[in-house]
Amino acid sequence: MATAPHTLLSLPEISKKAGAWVDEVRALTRPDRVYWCDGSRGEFQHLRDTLVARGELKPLNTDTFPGCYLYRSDPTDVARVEHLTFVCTTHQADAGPNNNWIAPAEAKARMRGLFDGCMKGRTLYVIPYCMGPLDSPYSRCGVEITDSAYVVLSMAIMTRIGHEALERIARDGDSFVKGLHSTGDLNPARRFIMHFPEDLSIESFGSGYGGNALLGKKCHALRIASYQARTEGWLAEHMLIVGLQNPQGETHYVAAAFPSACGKTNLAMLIPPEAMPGWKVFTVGDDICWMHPGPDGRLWAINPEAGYFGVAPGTNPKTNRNAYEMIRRDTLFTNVALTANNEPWWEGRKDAAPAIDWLDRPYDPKNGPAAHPNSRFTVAATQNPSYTKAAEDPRGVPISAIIFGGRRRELAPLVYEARSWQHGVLVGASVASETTAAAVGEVGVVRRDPMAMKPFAGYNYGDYFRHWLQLGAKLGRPPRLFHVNWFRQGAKGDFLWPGFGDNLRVLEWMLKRCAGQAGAAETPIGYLPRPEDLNLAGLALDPAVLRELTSIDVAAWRREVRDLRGYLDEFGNRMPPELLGELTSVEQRLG
Ligand code: OXD
Ligand code: MN
Repeated sequence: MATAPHTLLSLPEISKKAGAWVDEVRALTRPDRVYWCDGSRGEFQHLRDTLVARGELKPLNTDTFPGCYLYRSDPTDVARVEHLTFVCTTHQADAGPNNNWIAPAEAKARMRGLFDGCMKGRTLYVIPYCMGPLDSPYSRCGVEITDSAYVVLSMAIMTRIGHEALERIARDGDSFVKGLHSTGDLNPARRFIMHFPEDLSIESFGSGYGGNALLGKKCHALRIASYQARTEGWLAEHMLIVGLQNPQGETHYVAAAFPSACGKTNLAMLIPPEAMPGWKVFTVGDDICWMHPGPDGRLWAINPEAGYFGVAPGTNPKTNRNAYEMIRRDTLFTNVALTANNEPWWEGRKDAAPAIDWLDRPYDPKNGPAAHPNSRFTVAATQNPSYTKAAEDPRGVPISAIIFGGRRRELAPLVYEARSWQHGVLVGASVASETTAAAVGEVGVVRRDPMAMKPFAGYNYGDYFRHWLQLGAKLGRPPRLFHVNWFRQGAKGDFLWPGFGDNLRVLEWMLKRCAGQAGAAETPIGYLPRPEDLNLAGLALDPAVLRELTSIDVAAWRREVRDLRGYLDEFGNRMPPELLGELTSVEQRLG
């Protein structure tokens, strides 16, 4: 057998461009040593054991949670920091009112000051990574430099790292995203997450938290990729991808955009209710979706990630049995609590009790939740019982429907379908949701979050909507677009819809709509199922509740569209007139 040309080369030699950049960063940050990650199992184990020896990782109960570890972050560093996250384009208008902005030269100067000498006494890790299957034309690569071994371990789970990724980087002509990260001194006053989409680079300082520090994820696969996708004619979205096999054996894939901590992971791993025998659900992805127009006029999607960084609280056999099972081994937990027998514990895990809270104190309910509300699990996708090999298909999977949704106590009905792609873009643009603990700030406040991309669109939302419109217009067989709200509440604050596995009933209606096999009522905001259009077998839902879930309050919707117009007007002349025209049509239909 011939020797592969690269097996004889050292890692820095495989990509001279990566080697040169590492030299430059080494000169600036002055680490004690440089370590190139090869992505091997041995490397992972060695790093993990080193962190255990340093007391930074705690092994959990080896009988009940084998291969599981607890990491406690700095208590001031537990979530994404949107107010410290910037998109640094040459012109402020290109970042748009939806992003914080600083001129690139000023941002780079500020970051240079922070990175100067920041790795003294530390190891500089170089992580070549590939977002997406190694052999997919849709995948894109990056190199993250970090001084955090926890980041290396997490990136090894969440992406495809090491030797093979670097070989692909060299094959692709070295067009990789450069991500520089240091935990710095974790001082929130010296914390910034800067994006430079025009030169495909990211600089993140002062945080070790996943969304701020695992640069392949939000920074690359959403902010930088969305910018790149617009230039290249594809979409990088904050969406899960799930395959649904009906009792006739046909599988359709849908993608769904919900804001952070609004149930993407649960929907991606849904377990069909007993009343729906013969249905099977396959997870392709739970957070990020890259979609390309295919030669057949459909949209084809890949999941750029290889693992899940999921919210632990609320996970139990009823809400997400697949997730509950998959995190019982080989999982990295962050900021969860512990039981007396050293198992991880979080609110909503009903089968045990907390003994030690996430801050390592004996548990006392007076101190608040035992696990941090944004405590997480990091786990390989292949551990998910509903994992499908389709997630590795270099061609991706064809998307039949795209779903938008948010967490809204009132107003938005259980589900509605857009009248057309153009109307659907307005439906996506109208997403609003109550804020969650995934980002620092007040929780439970309704905010506008178009396509669930408010924290992640790497450019002006006006241009983003235009891109959606133009891309859809070119598709011969575009997916149908829907909006859902699993979170409607009654007067007493009780959820009106059971959610979780029963959401499959709503998905079934959508797939039937795609096949022209389900009815609906036409309303001013789109098509809503009539109660008889939904499969409600085995579900004892009060008819009045069902009516509330499948109807609209016209007066409240009039107020909503007025508010939406005010929001969209913020984007001025970047806003595509066609979309404002769609809004006018909704207004006219509402009368
Ligand atoms: C996430 C988020 O971690 O959206 O996925 O915050
Ligand atoms: Mn997310």
